[in-house]
Amino acid sequence: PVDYQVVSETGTRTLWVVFIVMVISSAVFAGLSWRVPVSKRLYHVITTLITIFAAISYFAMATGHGVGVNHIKIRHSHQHVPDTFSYVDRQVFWARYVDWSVTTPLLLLDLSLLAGLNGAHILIAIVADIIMILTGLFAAFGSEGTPQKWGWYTIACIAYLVVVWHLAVNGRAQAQAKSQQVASFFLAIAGFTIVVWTAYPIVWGVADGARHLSVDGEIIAYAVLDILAKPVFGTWLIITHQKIPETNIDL
Ligand code: RET
Repeated sequence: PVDYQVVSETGTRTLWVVFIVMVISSAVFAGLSWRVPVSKRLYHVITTLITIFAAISYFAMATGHGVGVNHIKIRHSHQHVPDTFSYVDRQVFWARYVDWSVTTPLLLLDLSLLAGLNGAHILIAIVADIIMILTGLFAAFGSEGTPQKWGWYTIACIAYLVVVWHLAVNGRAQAQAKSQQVASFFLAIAGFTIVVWTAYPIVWGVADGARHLSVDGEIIAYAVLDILAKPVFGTWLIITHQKIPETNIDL
C-alpha cells in the first residue's frame, strides 16, 4: 500500500497568494528606497532582495516546479509473522531550500548590520545558517525511512543554535555598545526573528519528518511563517531604522 501525499487546490491557491504578497512587498520596499539617499539604502536593498527571491521561489512552487517526491518505506513488525511494509510518497518542495539558502543569510545580514557585528561574527553566523539549510535539504530527501534523516535534522538544529547564539549573545552585546535605542530595537526584532525561525524546524518535524501534517497544511504553515519572516520583518526594519541614526551603515 502506498500513501500519496500531494498538494491540492487549497495548497496551490495559498502558494499564489504568497507569491502576490512577495511581489507587492518587493515593490513597496523598492519604492521606499527611492525616498532616501543612495547612501542610506543598504537595508532597503537587502530587504527587497529577500522578498524578490521569495517571490521567485513561490512562483516556481505555485506553477508546480521546484518540487520532487520523497519515497519512504515503513516497516510494520509483527510477532510470529513476517514483517510487512507500507510506503509514503510525499511531495517535497525543494524550491524552499533554494530560497532559504539565499534569503536567510540576507536576513541575518540585516540583523548583523543593525547590531554592528564585526566581520568574523557575521561570517560565522551566515556559514552556520547555510549549513543549517543544506543539511535540512539532505534531511528532507533522506529516504526509505532511514535514521540518517533525523541525523541530518540534528546537524541542522545544531547549526541553528550557532545562529541563535550569534544573535542572542554577540548581536545583543554589540547593539548595547551602540546605544540604548539600538539595543532595545535589536532586542525586539531579533527576539521576533528567533521566535518565528524556531517554528520552521517544528513545522518541518511534524510535516516533512513525521508526516503528521498534509502537504496543504505544510504549505499554509510555511506561508504564515514566510510572511512574518520577510514582509512583516522587512517593513518593521525599514521603518524603524530610519528613525535611529546610529543604525546607518557607511559601506
Ligand atoms: C529546517 C529543517 C532542519 C532543522 C532546521 C531547519 C530550520 C529552518 C529555518 C528556516 C528559516 C526560514 C526563513 C525563511 C524566510 O522566509 C531546515 C527546517 C533548524 C530556521 C526565515
